[in-house]
Order: sequence, then structure tokens, then C-alpha cells
Amino acid sequence: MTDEQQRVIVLIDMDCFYCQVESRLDSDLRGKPSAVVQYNAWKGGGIIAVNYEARAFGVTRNMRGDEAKAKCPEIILVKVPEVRGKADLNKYRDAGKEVMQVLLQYQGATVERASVDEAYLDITKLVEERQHKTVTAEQLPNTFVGGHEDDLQGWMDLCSPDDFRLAIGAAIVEEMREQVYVQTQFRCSAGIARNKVLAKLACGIHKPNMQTVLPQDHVADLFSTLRVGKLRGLGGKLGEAVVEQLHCQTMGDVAKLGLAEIRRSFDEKTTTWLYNLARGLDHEAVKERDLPKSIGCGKNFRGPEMLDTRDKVEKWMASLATELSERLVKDKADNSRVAKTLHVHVAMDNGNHMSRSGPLFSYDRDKIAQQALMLIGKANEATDKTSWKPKLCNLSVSMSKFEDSTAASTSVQSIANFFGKTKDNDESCDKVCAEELVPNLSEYDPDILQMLPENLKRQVESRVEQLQAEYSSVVESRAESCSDDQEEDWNKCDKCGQSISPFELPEHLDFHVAQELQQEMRQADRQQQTTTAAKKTSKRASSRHDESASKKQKTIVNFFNKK
Ligand code: DCP
Ligand code: CA
Ligand code: CA
Repeated sequence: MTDEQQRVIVLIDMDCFYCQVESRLDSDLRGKPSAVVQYNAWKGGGIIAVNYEARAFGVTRNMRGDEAKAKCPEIILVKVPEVRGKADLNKYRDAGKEVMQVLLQYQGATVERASVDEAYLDITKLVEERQHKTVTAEQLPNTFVGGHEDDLQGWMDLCSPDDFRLAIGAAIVEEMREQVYVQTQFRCSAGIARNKVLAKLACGIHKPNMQTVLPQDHVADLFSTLRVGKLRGLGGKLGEAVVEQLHCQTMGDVAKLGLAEIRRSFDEKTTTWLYNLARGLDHEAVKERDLPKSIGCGKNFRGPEMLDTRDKVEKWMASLATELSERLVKDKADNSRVAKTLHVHVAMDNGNHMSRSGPLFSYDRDKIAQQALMLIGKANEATDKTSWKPKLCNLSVSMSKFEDSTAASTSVQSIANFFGKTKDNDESCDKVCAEELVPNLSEYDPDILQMLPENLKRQVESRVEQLQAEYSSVVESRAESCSDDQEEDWNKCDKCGQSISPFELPEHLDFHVAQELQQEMRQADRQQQTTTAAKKTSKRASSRHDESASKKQKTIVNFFNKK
């Protein structure tokens, strides 16, 4: 028996999460069909979360509010608040943190927060502690076992000792989910299996407020009809490549292939991973992580609202830097940590992307904006002073490389002591002092500036500038080869393939909602134009139609730039 067979891995995912957050705030929503919508300006807004009462009427995510009303007239649509023209998702993020706090109470479990509303847990140790105790079906009132849906006790009586560990795990997860409910009032579902991929898959089988155990011997059965794209890691481009290049529709099809056949289309690492995955094996560890590794925000700009002047880029950068700064300050207070590296990403209308990183030791919004603009300066090919070329269709900023903020203040202390010992203040001595005070950027804390006399302060500032220039040129060349280590466990967005921190995914998906809405608006506009053109071919008629088209265009611009 290998270690792999012994692990007990859980995925906990909140049910219709944003809806639950809203109905905890407003008791009028409880028990009634509701959905959370964004960008209410167009056809009732884009739906991003639907509660189970509304799902019973056939309402789904990605429908417009108006469509939902047609399917379910009594549905209550709750709007996501907006700040500075962007969705403000703070209350959902905070609610997600509350759930994490409950899960972190389980000593011995490794908890990995995986998105705004889900977490993986490795509860192997907890299961081992309970191994001598019995578990009966009565302790598992909300549990299903894949392949044995009708006979939980029967399965428990006959299953292998290894599978029985999953049953013990299920008893623990019943308790955890109950605690989540008691402490937060939120309901969730869970999957219990041998690895992350299977736990995630299992979690979706019985929802809401249920949990599903997936024994290894049911995998082949399940995979025989499971579409490739349904598995974690295969939802995007890789899954498409499996379908197209290996001609597999289901995971069962993939399981029929040998290593050599897979190797013809994929590199060695992917080949092994895929081969194992098709057999229900996945070795990925649950990483201890309860806080996001980066904090960031961004905005997409489409069509007429693409950024084509310096002014616009500066205006939006200032707005994003303000949001980022607010979130970083809150994060510092909540989690006693400070981020040290700034990342900027831009997407251009010619299809190119650019990412740049550099050190930044301030949460001041102006400093963030200034440094971010400096980092993307080279993306602007315009020769005049006012334009920005190529136009930008996405602008994102984030900060990462967190350090303990209590440790940072100790370093200020020791620098202050050091300074107390120096007396000389001529320039060359200041230079040496500056080098000693700031041997490298990671040891620099801007707070020391306040303690220094003017001359030395200037030397320290110029030392920092020099180091920053050196550092950003290094990071620039590294960013080109896309090897930034922090992106390792980022998710690829299914819609655009961009790497996104799991914590930013809801916000990123929100960009796509906005984008799709706009495409729809354009399409409606084109349809209207075609009909008008068909009806009236005279010159007068077509000039009137131009007028209406430009009016529509303006409302699109207003809609996306609204404050
Ligand atoms: N979300 C979003 N846009 C998306 C997907 C999700 O804004 N395209 C947000 C709203 C969801 C939350 O993230 O409430 C969690 O997403 P889930 O996919 O887990 O869906 P729900 O929790 O809403 O429903 P379920 O009960 O099916 O998990
Ligand atoms: Ca969910
Ligand atoms: Ca989820």
C-alpha cells in the first residue's frame, strides 16, 4: 500500500456562495429564489450566482437578469456593489475568510484555501487518530458514496480497510460542515477521496448541503462517461488539446491509452500526469495556505473604452492603485504582513501582453501608481506626449512576496541603533552609510528615512533608486520568459488562458461577464442596424441610423466608464 492510497483529501465548497452571503445580510431573501447580478445597466445585468430555489426554475449563471425574471417572475436580483466603476467583492472575500477561520480550528488538518469559496484539506492525521473508533451510517446523515448511493451501511460493512478510512473522513467532514454552519450560518458541500482531483469531482456530485465519498473502485465507472473537461486541470486549453489530439471525449477514453500514445502529443511531465489521472491517481499535495499569495486588481477595456492616451492610462492606474492600496492596508491590519513586490500586467489590442515586476516598499496609492506606470512605460510606443500605443485592453496591478510585518519593524529598530552609532556626515561617509543601511532591497524599510538627517536620507534614496533600477531590469528579462515562481499554483482562466491567482478569479471572471455583455450589446446593435438598413435604403434613413448607432456607442462608453 503506497502513501498515495492512504491519504484522505477533502474539498469543501460553499453552496451558491454570493447568494448565501446576501441572504445572511437580508433575511427577506431567505427561502426565496434569488440571484446576484452585476452590471445592472443591460437587460437586468449578468448573473454570477444563483441560489438553489431559483435553479429549480431553470435560472443559471451567465443569464441576464431579464431572462431570469422571465423564467422565475418572483426572483429577487441582488446587485453587487460598485466602487470606482468596478465590482466591489470585499464582502464575499471577507465571508470566505470567516469560513477559513472555522476550518483552521481543526488541528492536524492541512488547509489550503483554493478560491473565494473553497478549500482543500488533508485530514489523513485526523482519520488516523480516529481509526480505532467505529463509524456507522447514522453519523453520516448527509453523506453519499459514489456507486453505492442507496446503501451506505452496506458499503461500510463490506468495503476495504482503506476505503473505510474515507468513511471515517466523511464523519469528520460532517462535523466540520456542521461547525461551518454554526459559526457562519453558511451551508457547504464536500467531496472526500484519495486526492485533490477526485475530492473536487466528488464535491459536485451531490449539492447543496451534502457530501460525497468517492472510493477508488468507483473511479473507472465514473470516468467511463465523464467528459475530459470536467476534471480539475483539464477545464481549459489542456483539456481541449486532449480532446483534439488524443481524440478522447471521456476520461475513460484517456485511460485506454498507453504512455507511448500520450507521449506523442505531450511532454513527459504532462504525459505522466495525464496517464495517472485517467486512473484516478493524482499526487499533488495539499499545501498549507490560508492567505492569498498576492493581492491585486485589474480592469478590462473593450472597444471604444480601450486606453489610447497617457491621461486615460494614468487615470485608471490611479484608480486601481487606490483600490490595491486599500486592500493592502486592510490585509496588513488583518494578517500582520507586508508585500514587497509590485506586478503590473497590460494587454494590448494587438494581442500582446506584458508583465513587469519591481520592488515597492510602500502602500501609498500614489507611490504604487507611480511605480506601476514606470514599469509599463516601455509598453508605450507613441512618439507624442499625449497618446498611448498600442491601445490597452487590460490593466492589472498586484503585490506579492509577503513578509511578516512585525519582523520588518524589528529591522527598523536595529537600523536606528546602527545609526545612533554614526557621527560623521560628509558625503562619502553618507554614501558608505547608505550602502550599509541598504545592502539590498529586501532589507530596506522606507520607515528608516524619517530617522535620518537630510544628507544621509538623500544618499539612502539614491541608493534605493539605483538598486530598484538594477532590480527591475533583472525582473524584466525574467518576466519575458514567464518564469515568475509565484504563478506556479495560479489557475489558468478557462475563458482567456491568462494565469490568475485563485483569489482573483471571481473578479477576473467578472471582467468576462462585462465583456460578454458588451459583445451582446454590440450584436444587438448590429442586428438593429441590419434591420434598419434593410427597411430603409434611402440616404436620409441611413444617416438617421448612423445617429442612433453613435448614440448607442456613447451609452456603451458611459456604461463602462461609469463611476
Ligand atoms: N463567481 C463569479 N463568476 C463566475 C463564477 C463564480 O463571480 N463565473 C462567484 C460567485 C459564486 C462564487 O464565485 O457565488 C463561487 O463560485 P462557485 O462556482 O463555487 O458557485 P456557487 O458557489 O455560486 O454555486 P455552487 O453551489 O454551485 O458551488
Ligand atoms: Ca460554491
Ligand atoms: Ca467554488
